[in-house]
Amino acid sequence: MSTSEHGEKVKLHIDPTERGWIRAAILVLVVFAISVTIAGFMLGIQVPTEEQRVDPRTIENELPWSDPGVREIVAGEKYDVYLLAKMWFFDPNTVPEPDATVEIPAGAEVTFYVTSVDVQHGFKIQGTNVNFMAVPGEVSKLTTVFNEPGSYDYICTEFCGTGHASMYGTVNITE
Ligand SMILES: [Cu+2]
Repeated sequence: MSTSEHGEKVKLHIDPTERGWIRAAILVLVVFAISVTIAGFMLGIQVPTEEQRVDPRTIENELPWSDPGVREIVAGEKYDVYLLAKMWFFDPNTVPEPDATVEIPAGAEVTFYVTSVDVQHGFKIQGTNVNFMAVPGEVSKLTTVFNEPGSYDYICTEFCGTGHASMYGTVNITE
């Protein structure tokens, strides 16, 4: 109900077709809100955060990026992995690196810090929630838990040039 210029109450007329579309639009918003809530709070899907800004021209000379790879934070529980995306490989392309003294056991919480030294790359680990862009100048960060032991492949998901198809690597999770 609303009031006309003469002061009497009139019923707001909405065309039935328009009313239908308004309902549909509201329904879509409600479905989106529910989906986002489920994804964020029940499935644990996180939006990758911009952890830090860096200079892609000098990053390879500065720790921890001058020595990328696994860092054990709490043995058996918490690990950090620093990864550089370059044309056209990941450094390192095996996690833990073949010469690393640490292993990552199933059930441990692993946080990935990934950045690019050149163009825009992507970083996706098959079978996990890790899937984000690796952008020069900023560090992308995401935490995941590998519940099953085994090999998890990661790939570049942004077409980054002729060697794009060779941008892959493996995370090895032990018992
Ligand atoms: Cu790439």
